[in-house]
Amino acid sequence: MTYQHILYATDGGVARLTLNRPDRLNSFNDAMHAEVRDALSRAKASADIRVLLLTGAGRGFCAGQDLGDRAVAPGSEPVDLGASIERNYKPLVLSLRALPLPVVCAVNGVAAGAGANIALACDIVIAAKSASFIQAFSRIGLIPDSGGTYFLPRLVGSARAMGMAMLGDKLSAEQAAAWGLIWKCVDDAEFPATVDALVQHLSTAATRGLAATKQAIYAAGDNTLEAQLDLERDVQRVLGKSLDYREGVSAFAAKRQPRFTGTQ
Ligand code: T3D
Repeated sequence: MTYQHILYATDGGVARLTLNRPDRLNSFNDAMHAEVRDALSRAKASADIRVLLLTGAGRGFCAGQDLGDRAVAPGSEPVDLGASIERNYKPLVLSLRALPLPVVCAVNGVAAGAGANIALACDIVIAAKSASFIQAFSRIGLIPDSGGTYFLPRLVGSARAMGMAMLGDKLSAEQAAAWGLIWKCVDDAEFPATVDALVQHLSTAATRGLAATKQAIYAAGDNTLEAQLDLERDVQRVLGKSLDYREGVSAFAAKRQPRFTGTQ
């Protein structure tokens, strides 16, 4: 598939997926969804890729659904938004969560509507200081989708989730980091280098261990403590037989940096 609305590039173990409709603040249309799906499948299928970076071109990260594709003139047939979510947004969020690699979202500018919640579906969210998060849905009579009603209360508690969802105010990247909505906010001037260093680090880490870490942490949201302890036991049993575990312990004993392969 050739891409018109995204950029997809691989370099070493890093796959970089850039939403690329800057004049529409990288809002999603059906074609962009299809391209993102294709790129995520490619990243998943490539044994060489050990981290995925999701970011946006231009001054925004993503403004959610392209509202230009939504006919609302009196008398026009309403679009089935449920069908759109089933076809596009739900698979996207589930793919990001299930990808057996760390997924970093570099929020380079405003993240609004589904754009904000797609960012929150990623494993590590780092934002430039000038970026912001807007649960824009209430401004157009919708609820937070793309996992918003799931992620927000879990990340910031229901009081802040409710305020963000009902008011649709702009939350600065700094405030988002202070609230624990995202991992980190970085000065704009340092943002590209910080993101690069982060993905380079992750591209040489013990990938299978990181994939298991994300699945375990996500499972914790629904598990009892006992079920989670069982899950940790079972996962650790598998990872304890991996070459990366051997390498990590050997490197520790030899007081050198580990050389993880990420494969087994
Ligand atoms: O529909 C379904 O399938 C269901 C799923 C829905 C998921 C959703 O995401 S619903 C929520 C959709 N998104 C929004 O409601 C956000 C709309 N955008 C904004 O509120 C503002 O653009 C921002 C707060 C994000 C940024 O404001 P600002 O002042 O920095 O930029 P701007 O001037 O509003 O936008 C710049 C351009 O991008 C502008 O075009 P123009 O005038 O220069 O030709 C604007 O129209 C365009 N743009 C921004 N967001 C969208 C968009 N065009 C289409 N769709 C957008 N979502």
